Amino acid sequence: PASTVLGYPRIGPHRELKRALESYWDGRSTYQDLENTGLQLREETWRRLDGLGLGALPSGTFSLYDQMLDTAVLLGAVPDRYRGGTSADAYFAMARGAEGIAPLRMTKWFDTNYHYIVPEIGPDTSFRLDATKPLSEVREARGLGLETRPVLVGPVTFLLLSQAAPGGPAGFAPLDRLADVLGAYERLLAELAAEGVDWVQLDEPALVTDRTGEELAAVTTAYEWLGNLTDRPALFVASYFGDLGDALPVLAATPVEAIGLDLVAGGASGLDTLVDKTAHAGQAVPAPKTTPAQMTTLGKETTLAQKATLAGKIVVAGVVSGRDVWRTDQEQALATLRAVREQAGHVVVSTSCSLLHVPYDLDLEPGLDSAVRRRLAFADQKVAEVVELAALLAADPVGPISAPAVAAQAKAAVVGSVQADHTEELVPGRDPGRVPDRVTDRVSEEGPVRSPYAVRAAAQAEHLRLPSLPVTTIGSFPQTGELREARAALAAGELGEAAYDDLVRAEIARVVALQERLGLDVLVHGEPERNDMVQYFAEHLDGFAVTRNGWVQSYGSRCTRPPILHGDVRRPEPITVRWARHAQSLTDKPVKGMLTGPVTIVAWSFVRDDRPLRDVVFQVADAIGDEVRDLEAAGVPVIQVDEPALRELMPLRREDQDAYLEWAVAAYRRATSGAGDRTQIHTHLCYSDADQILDAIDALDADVTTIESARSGARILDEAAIGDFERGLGPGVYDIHSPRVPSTWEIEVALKAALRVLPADRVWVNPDCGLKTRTYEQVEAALTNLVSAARHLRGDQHS
Ligand code: THG
Ligand code: ZN
Repeated sequence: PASTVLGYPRIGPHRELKRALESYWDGRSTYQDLENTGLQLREETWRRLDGLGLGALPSGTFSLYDQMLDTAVLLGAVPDRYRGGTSADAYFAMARGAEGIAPLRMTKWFDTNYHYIVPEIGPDTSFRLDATKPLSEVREARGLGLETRPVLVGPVTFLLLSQAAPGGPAGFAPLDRLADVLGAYERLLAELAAEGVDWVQLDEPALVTDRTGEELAAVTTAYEWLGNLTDRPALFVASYFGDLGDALPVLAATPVEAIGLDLVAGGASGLDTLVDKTAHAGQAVPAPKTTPAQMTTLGKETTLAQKATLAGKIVVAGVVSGRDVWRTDQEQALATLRAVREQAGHVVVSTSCSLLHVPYDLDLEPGLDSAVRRRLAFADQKVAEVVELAALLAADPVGPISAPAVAAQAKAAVVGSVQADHTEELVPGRDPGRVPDRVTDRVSEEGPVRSPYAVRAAAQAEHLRLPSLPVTTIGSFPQTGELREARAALAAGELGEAAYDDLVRAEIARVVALQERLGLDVLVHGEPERNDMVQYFAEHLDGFAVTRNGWVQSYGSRCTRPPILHGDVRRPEPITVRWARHAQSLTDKPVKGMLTGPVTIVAWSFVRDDRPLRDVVFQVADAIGDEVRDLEAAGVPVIQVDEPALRELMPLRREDQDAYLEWAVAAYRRATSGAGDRTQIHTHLCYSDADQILDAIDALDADVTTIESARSGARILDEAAIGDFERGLGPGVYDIHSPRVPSTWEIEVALKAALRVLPADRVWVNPDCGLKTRTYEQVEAALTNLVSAARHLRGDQHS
């Protein structure tokens, strides 16, 4: 088969799995009902892929929650504290927690907006293979007359992404258990072979990030071990989200039959790697088994060496992006495929990664503007592209042109469009209709320079007249069912704009009155007008399209509809100003305006690929900067610009990270530096592993920073680094992810810890994230305690 995909969405085209999961969790339906929904979705997927003409079908790409969690269960690596109930109970307890038991940690899947459950592996973890899931999915597909290739997380990636079980010996790493895990994979491969499975796919995306020599040695161990088994299906090791770099020659030297390369994220450099790295490896491997005929077509020494490592392999060439929603440039993809064909034993056309990260079907979006629509491909359209490219490649004769020349040609095609952008003429001044193509000096890159913090702090103290330990919130208040229904009615045309506005205004008045009654110091309007913050800003900016059904799984049953950033971004008119102004008109306390930062808006959208990412982010920064200026002009004295995804767009390779952080920080400053000295800029970060980017957070130069503490803040609080924080800091003393209400006493303990390293006039008192997911009852109780704690400590400070 000349075509395949690495994976496919699983939440259901109309989020059928989300509904089935949430109904099961709420006790409204049985586990059998959930299983039935799963089976139906899998069967629909196989029929769909087969109907689209795909050569080789994957199975095992379905999951009730997450594929890393599935792998832990497959290997029997279930920590004891989750055992006891049914296997379904244990599975969902690991994912979501249970009575008195916290769930396993959840974290980002590489640089995507998908989040996986982090398995826990200790020195005593017992690995007991339970191959039920992959085997039954193979049988289900056979029931439809279809053969499939089970897709599994590979052993090296599984261990590298796992965490050491708590309480283990110092220096233990999950990778220390490689031999035991390989034993389980050995049995798994034997069971699959006995079932008559021809191929398995082992996903090893961890190999596209920086790896130590020891880790690369683990790759050799793993695939020598599995490759040398006789009782096994053919092995296809898939890499994605970048190029394999040093791992390519290592993997190529093992006896696996097929290797998958991401030729989109790796871009042309994926091809470079193919040429260069396998050439190096050639010198290290035993005598190449190259026939004289092959030698004459290849000629040069380097290609001879490549032949030694890749000639016997099938290369699964990921030329159709599984990460974005753009149609594939067919000519460019074909050029890449021809170049790969020169290197490899055989080429299979594929997606760059699983299609998990894109919506199902463009046909579910009849409302999209036709000019935008023509440029788009969702999962099903991408499958069709893969099939078509495979047919074109098969019909395309192998040319006489040498491999390096083709590679160079393909590379030129890939980088050409980007280079053209860079050489475009510089447009001086601030023109929101144009991308700032080459902003060379830092001043214009970051916008005007704000006064030093000490000057700003004095102006703000004078203007805001806040007590020490001021109390505020992160912005959102609980979303009422009434407002969600009203928004749906507005979208359906059943509710007028004016009637909707009245509802929002009334809700703002209620939220402001509540904050005044509880005694908060900096008030917010509560964001009743927003569904998802990124969706909201995208709906109000030019250059974005939003979808109705373009859901993409974020974790478990949770999804987002990433907006599509397709053109030049402009803010046609003020977005949030009327709501903030309304809130400020209702109180004498300062009101904080709430905006989302440029990096986060871009991180959570599908972004045009015909411009450098940095320039796109700068354009969004200018749109947000316009909003900052208008909020200030409307008399809003405090403005929060959140950047929760600052960490998220970080390149996977260390060598690329500093450059990214530099322009990401510049974009933030560009968005906020138009504010005058007496306007106080706040920022908020979450999901960020903030401790890894403290320098960058500091460089944002916000007057006040609040950081989510539930997952990372506890560590931040302990670190000496916090003492280096030279501006305001709100350490997030209330974990909003739990329904638990913190006591006044424990809030005071947390604040006292901050007061040991920071002066009282720079410590803020706030929950660790927005209150959107909590109830009003919980929020009132928690904020009451927050205010009492602050007041009590203020008394202590003055006495
Ligand atoms: N917005 C966007 N992307 C995000 C987050 C976000 N990515 C990272 C992080 N937050 C992911 N976390 C979540 C948390 C909750 C939900 C989605 C992602 C969620 N979604 C609703 C659901 O699935 O029912 C749908 C929300 C909607 O109507 O848009 O609850 O906050 N963009
Ligand atoms: Zn947060």
